[in-house]
Amino acid sequence: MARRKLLMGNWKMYKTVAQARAFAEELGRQTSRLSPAVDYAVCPPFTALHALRVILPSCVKLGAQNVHFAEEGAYTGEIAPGMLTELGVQYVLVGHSERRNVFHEPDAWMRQKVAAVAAHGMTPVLCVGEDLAEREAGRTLAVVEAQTVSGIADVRAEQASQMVIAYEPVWAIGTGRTPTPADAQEVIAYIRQVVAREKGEAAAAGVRILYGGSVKPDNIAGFTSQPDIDGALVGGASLDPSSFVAMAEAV
Ligand code: G2H
Repeated sequence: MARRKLLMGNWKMYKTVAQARAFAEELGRQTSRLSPAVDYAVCPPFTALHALRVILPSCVKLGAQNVHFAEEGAYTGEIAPGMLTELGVQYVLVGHSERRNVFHEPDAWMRQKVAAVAAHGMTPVLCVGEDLAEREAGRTLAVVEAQTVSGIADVRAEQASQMVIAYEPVWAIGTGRTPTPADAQEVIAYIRQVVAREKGEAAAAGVRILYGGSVKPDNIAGFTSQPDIDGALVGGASLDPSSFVAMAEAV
């Protein structure tokens, strides 16, 4: 079965509840421009999840930007998977480079987060990608391979087939610089090969792999028209409803 395209906005630490509501209301006025053949989601700050659950158009699903893998516990500042399902969250970002590099989350956590999200019936979105030094040293494929192998280690093949992986080169995030679509395709095809080797061909055929990093309305189609690129994870350009809709029409 063909993989459905997915456009996902990652709002990072932007938008108050009032601003999130305004986004949802404007998107609600433009839903006729959203194709039923494409999946859509936004990942707001935790504080806006409840408000968006109530007013976001039903064709746009909710995502969270992070999660802890424990069921509950003395983990100040953390959010458990069950707290997200209670709010209607469907997707959860795991291992975004800002979590890895700014907050120094260890690689070893990613597999536990991916497994916990999947066990709770949500879709993990495992983020992988090389930094500039690694790219210049010719280590891109080795880095994404290691992050992918580690990130999916604790999920079963059928869970892997349902998950999402986002290839986000660190040097492209928020910089306006991007790889060429052909370069992104090459890396993403390689990630799919790694999933096939680790979890089997059915998992590799099912897993959706997105490109992320400085995606905008005028460059998204170049990426999503590639055979292995199943959509985009978008930061800055997803904050404005008109820009989100423009990308929805181009994805
Ligand atoms: C990469 C991306 C969203 P931006 O972090 O995940 O952000 O599109 O702003 O580069």
